[in-house]
Amino acid sequence: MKKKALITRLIGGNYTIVDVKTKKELEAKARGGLRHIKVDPTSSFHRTVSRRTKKEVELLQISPKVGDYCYYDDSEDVILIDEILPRKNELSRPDIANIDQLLLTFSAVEPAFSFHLLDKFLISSYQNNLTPVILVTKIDLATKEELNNLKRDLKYYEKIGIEVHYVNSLDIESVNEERLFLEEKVTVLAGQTGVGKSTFLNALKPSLELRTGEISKALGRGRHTTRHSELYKIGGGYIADTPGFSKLDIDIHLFEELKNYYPDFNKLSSECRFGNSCNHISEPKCKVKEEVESGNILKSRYDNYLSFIDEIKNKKIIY
Ligand SMILES: Nc1nc2c(ncn2[C@@H]2O[C@H](COP(=O)(O)OP(=O)(O)OP(=O)(O)O)[C@@H](O)[C@H]2O)c(=O)[nH]1
Ligand SMILES: [Mg+2]
Ligand SMILES: [Zn+2]
Repeated sequence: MKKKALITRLIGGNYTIVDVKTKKELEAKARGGLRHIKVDPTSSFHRTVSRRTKKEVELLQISPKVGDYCYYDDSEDVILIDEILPRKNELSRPDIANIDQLLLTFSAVEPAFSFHLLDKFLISSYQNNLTPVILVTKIDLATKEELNNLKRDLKYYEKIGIEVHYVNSLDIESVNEERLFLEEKVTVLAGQTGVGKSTFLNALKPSLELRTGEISKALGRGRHTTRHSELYKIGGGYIADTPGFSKLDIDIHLFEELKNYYPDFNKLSSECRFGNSCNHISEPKCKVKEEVESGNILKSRYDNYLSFIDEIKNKKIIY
């Protein structure tokens, strides 16, 4: 009988898997044949290679990654991962599959909250078919006014259906009050270095003892200690830390595509004069621009949209 497991850790070719029925943790290796798996064009694996030829698709190399559900064989000494189940989504940095939510982590201050980075993260979330959730840390370090202003602007994101959570990770109780949204889900933390991702995880699960706070001013960047991908069990769910990064490229080559990753703009386009072909830039009778002017769309979100349009256009000139 086939046994099913979730891959929770990968270090140098060694996998840790958790049997979905017995919940037992096991060490496993990937069976060699997995490297040249025959891909069914209807499977989710097909998506990433859609531009390749048919032959290449059939010989696609697939390695199991953290977050994959797999079938394994434990009839011999070494447990072998036999088959990977189709992925609903995946990221390559960090290398994790089947993510339920991407936890976009920002500190209220130190470093200052960046709406520019938030809007960029949201594009990336929607492009990768991930559900974004916003986590604001270090609320204890912000003044009342700073926090109120932040909450006022983030209300816009709540209005368009994105959950927002506020924590002081140095106060475990404040974190525990906010942990419910992690239940029964696979969550991946993302955010700039120093915003407090590892500290938040340590507050959720002190036994993790993840390294934190080692931001070297001399080097100008944090020491990235998270080198492997791992899912940590948090209640009924799993969560993965990632090393911080400050640069995120928009993987879009035609500026006309950008609007597709703005669900809040998209749903208004039927009211734009040019309908779905409106890019909400300088077209006449654009509902999005009207909503920005009347304050129903957050001004910074629209300004960031225009700056991303420029970013995409400028890249094109370089090619
Ligand atoms: N006052 C306060 N300090 C915090 C909070 N969260 C994190 N910190 C501090 O912020 C610093 C950076 O936290 P880390 O958890 O290492 O940040 P990180 O996001 O994991 O950074 P990288 O691993 O480099 O990506 C540490 O000194 C933490 O103690 C918070 O909610 N309140
Ligand atoms: Mg960290
Ligand atoms: Zn428009």
